[in-house]
Amino acid sequence: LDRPARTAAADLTLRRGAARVLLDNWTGSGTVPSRTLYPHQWSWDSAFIAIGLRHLSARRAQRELESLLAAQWADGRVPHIVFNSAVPNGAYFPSPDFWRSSTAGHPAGAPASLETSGIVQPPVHALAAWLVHQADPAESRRRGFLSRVFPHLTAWHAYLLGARDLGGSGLAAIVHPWEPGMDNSPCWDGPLSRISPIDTGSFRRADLDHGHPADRPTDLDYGRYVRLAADYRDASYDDRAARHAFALEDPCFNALLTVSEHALADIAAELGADPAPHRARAERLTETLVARLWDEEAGAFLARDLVSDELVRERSVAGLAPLLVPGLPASIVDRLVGTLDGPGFHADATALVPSYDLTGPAFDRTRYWRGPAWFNTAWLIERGLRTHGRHAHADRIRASLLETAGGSGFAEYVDPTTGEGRGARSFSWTAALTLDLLH
Ligand code: 2M8
Repeated sequence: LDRPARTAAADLTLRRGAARVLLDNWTGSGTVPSRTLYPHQWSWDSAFIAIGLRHLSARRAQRELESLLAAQWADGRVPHIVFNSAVPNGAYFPSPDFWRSSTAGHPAGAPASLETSGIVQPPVHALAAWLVHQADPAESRRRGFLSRVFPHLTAWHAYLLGARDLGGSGLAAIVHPWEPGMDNSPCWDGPLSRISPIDTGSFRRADLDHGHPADRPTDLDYGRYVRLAADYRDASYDDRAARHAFALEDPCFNALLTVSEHALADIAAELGADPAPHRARAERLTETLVARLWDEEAGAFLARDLVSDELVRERSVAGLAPLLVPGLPASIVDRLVGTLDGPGFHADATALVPSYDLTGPAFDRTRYWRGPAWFNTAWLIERGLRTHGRHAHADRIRASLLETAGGSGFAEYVDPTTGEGRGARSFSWTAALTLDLLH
């Protein structure tokens, strides 16, 4: 990791490359994660993309978030995919005819004029909105950006802390492995083993048209993903009526909710509203996160399975992401930093953090969220380290992120044992977060 400092020329080339990816992946109102593998708008991708896009065009970054929030349902949920009607049905699975959002006539109140999925992704949006505002406050005020997005963001958090507080603890629950954004993490293996898969012959996986089977979830995983999504759809996406055979409290999802609640406090103050309720909620979330999900022995936060009411004893990058939370007890910060530096998460080939414990039984260096290192989680950990004053450590992650992003053609993820790119290339959040760290 002792590499020479970057030159201004290398930074310029990297900045141009990253900007090119974002320009190419822009559709006119939002950005696709990848032109090949993910040809629609994804929820947490858009938040990360806006965080980078703000350095190119604050206006475009605002539109990225606005177009996503325009697809919000009446119950407050922000869907994990907003479909582009110009893209053929077979280009991505599951497509709108599977989710049936606009026609279901269900109580959750999906928009009638566009097609979306019915599940959610981690709430990075209020944080993104606040960062986008800060990039150009004059332009943001001129367009009334924050006052327009604020009601959407508060309704979104109210949904998560209301209908989605399935454990009654004050944390939000995920009800599908696609919701935490880390689809096939070994953390879900146990809870998923209870779900009977739908026959894989009954659908066609479009992801395998572009992705290598060794880098993607298995057919068995997909059979279970489709079963869970179909059951939720058939319960009209009604969280009270649905049985939720899969329900967990995920540490990364809830850490992002906490940080976003702090961002809502900042946004409220900027708008002349009272920040105190948001600040108080963020503090309550921090305490609950620690009380429910911190595990001293693991040196990490763990997901809680709400069906068995037990912690899932698998360490993943999701359990390190709460480093982002500003009010975390100092002893926990020290322990998390120790875990990051230990054999489970310190890889020699790259300072990017592996998605799953390098020494864990399910570690797989190429298969998606079962080991590969991702750029969005590296960005979160980098930011978390700075939040707690660990700048030298954050500098190492930053340097590695910049080098690996450019060297891999803005790969979706990398093999943590070699630093080699895997998955899609010209991947939007990789480019966006590169731009953010260059500023
Ligand atoms: C991946 O998830 C989608 C389903 O939402 C897929 O595998 O088709 C995940 O990496 C997720 O975190 C990400 O938001 C999405 C689009 O980049 O792809």
